[in-house]
Amino acid sequence: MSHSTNQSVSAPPASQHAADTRHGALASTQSGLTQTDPGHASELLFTRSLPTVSLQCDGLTALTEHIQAHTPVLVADLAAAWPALTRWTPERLSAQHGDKTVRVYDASFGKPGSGYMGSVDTMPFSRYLDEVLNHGRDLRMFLYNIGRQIPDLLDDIVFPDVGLRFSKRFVFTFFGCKSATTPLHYDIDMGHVLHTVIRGRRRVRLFPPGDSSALYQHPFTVRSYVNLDSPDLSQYPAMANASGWEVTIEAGQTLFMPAGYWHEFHYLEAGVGLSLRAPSNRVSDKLAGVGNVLMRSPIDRLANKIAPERWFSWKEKKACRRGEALLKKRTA
Ligand SMILES: O=C(O)CCC(=O)C(=O)O
Repeated sequence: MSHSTNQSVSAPPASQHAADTRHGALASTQSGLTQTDPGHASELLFTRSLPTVSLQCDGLTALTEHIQAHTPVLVADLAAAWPALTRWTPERLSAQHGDKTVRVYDASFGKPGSGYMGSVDTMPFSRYLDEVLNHGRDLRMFLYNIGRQIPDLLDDIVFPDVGLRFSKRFVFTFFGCKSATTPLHYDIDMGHVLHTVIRGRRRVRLFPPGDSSALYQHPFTVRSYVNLDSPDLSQYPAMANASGWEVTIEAGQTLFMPAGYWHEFHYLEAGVGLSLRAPSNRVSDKLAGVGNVLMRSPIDRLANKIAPERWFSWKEKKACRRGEALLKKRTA
């Protein structure tokens, strides 16, 4: 199998054509935005096709080329030999580690106010697994660091030799019920991520870092609040300039997300994913990561504490101004 599914490694002329067509279609909606079918507008945002590689069939170079070029790719079998794929059942995790106390989050995570970026509760891991994975309660566990919390679980994964320095201290897992969504963001540390789905299927939407203005990034954050399911092009017309990928990841598959790539994860089934992270080799990414962690995020949290609603609407206004500036530049 060479570069399987509907994808190809080099920038495909077909996708360029699709992008041109889409831009035409979206641009033409800008005079009659309210008549645009939001579902259709959503489809038009995702015109790029994501390459898939198989280590077994294509060799390691197929993946390392993408890592060096900072381009996303789906890897069919990077985790094929990971014991986690068979061992991490809710029953087994619960029996072996169920007494751990875990922090849980809900959809209020990004809302301004006292709960901003905070957990809503703590509970035993066994209760979480039962309520969420077995009974569909919408509570999330994300950025759960098994390197720190349950280091035994590291024995169930393999750090691949792909020319990246993976952190063993920051190995994050993500748990959620069917229909849970991790909203659109990029990772604050600006590291490269290899995200493997251990259980359940995910729909992932990805955008390149260059689409930040078109996605109306809130300043001082790594978040965008635009609705990708039904884009409101009358409020956010610059979204017509965003061009992303939409892909379904099956259990056992791994997505390479280069530093600064925007991503939204939607859980098509209840499940667990795991992210290995490594620093980018670009100085600009490292500096941006340090700036995010040490400067922008603390300012954002402080301002949210002082005046949550006013701060949020200031960020929203600023994001809209950047969107307008992008449109002016594109139409000049
Ligand atoms: O699986 C998720 O819910 C989100 C994953 C993610 O954001 C990441 O791996 O950086």
